[in-house]
Amino acid sequence: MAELFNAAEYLTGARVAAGDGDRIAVRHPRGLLTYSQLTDEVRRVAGGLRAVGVRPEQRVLLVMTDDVELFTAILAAMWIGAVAVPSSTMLTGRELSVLVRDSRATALVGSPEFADNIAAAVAGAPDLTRVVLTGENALGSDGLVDGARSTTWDEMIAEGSPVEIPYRTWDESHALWLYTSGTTGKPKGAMHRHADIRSVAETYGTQVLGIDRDDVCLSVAKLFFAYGIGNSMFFPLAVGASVVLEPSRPNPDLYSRLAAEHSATLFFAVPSFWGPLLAAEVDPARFASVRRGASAGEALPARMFHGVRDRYGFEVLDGIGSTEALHIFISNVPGKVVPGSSGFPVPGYEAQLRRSDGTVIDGAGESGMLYISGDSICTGYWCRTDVNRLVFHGEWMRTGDQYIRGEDGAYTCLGRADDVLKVGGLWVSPSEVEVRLLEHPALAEAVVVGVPDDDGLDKPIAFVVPRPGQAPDADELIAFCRAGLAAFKRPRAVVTVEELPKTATGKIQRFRLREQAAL
Ligand code: 3SK
Repeated sequence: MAELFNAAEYLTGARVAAGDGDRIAVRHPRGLLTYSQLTDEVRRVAGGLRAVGVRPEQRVLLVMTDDVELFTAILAAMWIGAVAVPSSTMLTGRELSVLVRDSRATALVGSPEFADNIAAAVAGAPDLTRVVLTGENALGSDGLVDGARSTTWDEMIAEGSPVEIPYRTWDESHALWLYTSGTTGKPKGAMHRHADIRSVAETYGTQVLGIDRDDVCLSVAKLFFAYGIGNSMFFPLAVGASVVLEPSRPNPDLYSRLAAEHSATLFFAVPSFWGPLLAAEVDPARFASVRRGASAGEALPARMFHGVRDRYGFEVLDGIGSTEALHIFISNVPGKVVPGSSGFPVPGYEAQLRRSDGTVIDGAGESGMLYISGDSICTGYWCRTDVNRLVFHGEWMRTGDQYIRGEDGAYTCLGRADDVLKVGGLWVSPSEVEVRLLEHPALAEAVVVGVPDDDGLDKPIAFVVPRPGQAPDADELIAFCRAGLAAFKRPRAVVTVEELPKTATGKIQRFRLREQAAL
């Protein structure tokens, strides 16, 4: 039986009612917001959204940098019972137009730096009635952009009056849609309920991270990414802690300075940040306040876990999550990290490994497809019955990741099921070869993909990014792999590149490397 519950109220007004009104909730580039100020701001933005015609259950697409406006717009949409749809800021106008049409958003709120893409994306979108920009109105001078009225953020807020009481959503009502396309394919909107937000805060947030009200969170992953919105909104606000918001793109220098400036205690990143951070040899003093790190997106090589612990003095808890599950469902735990593994099922989730015939693997040491169950799994993809039938099976979700469980119960990622290669009739896990390559002192990053040879048979090819000042020799790297792995797993060629193609969320676009290698 559904119960009344509004996640925006749970994260803001309920904190004020619990006595946290004067505590700092948000640290942003222009100052600070207490929980009372944040709640008032959410009420004002909620009034603006209502005034521009947003109604319960309608979608509000948000194309914005991480700042107070995005933060409050997400919460305000949920406050009035609408559905927040934060979008990647790295999409082209054409890619964005797919989201505008697929979500049937009635309003789009954007940061001015994306005005050109937004103008291209909203052309001919029949359901969109308002476009709101947070700066100057850089869109249609007549106040119209392809039929939708365009407004500035300030005008939108001035049009409405604060909505004091949140809409009577159920825990089952949709609160948040997050689009995912994985590393390739048509974007799919994973639909999350208000209950899912409380669920991830009360499982991974409190029981694994151990977040408490004195924590200051800093996340390299942005709010439009499931990993980022948990780190920067759900976990801190659920306990009265604070978050640092930064609109710029992350780099080790900027984020280590932010960590020092705000005395961050929880630092969230992805392997493609930890690697360059270690290579840049950033001053450890900048991380003096950090008590714990978290990593997701891709498996964290053991070398990086040890590097961060030895240089900066904190443990990085690697885990695996998904947009569909809203956050991390298998994670290492403090004091019991198994480096190189994703750890153990988070309380509240169950994991199963299944063989290709669907039978469940009970023992350790046999690899299989990872399935998970847990309360935060989305209700499905919006209007994608075909994929829903493949991915969601009763309470279980097929993750698409190939995993193995050790005797100690820790789960280790072998790569995406689709990435595993058959070379000369034998299975080769690209991540196993990548882990070996990363043990080489000259390398900062390494990715292995299967590329068909003249006979159409897959051969492993490595793409490597050297550490600054290093120029590794391809033959030496292949010999290095031979020395540490079964010979059939060695890359047959090594390509040195300056950087690897990545998605907005830092995942390697393996398909691009396969295309590049095939040329
Ligand atoms: O990629 C992951 O591991 C992840 C973690 C948390 C939330 C979302 C994702 C995709």
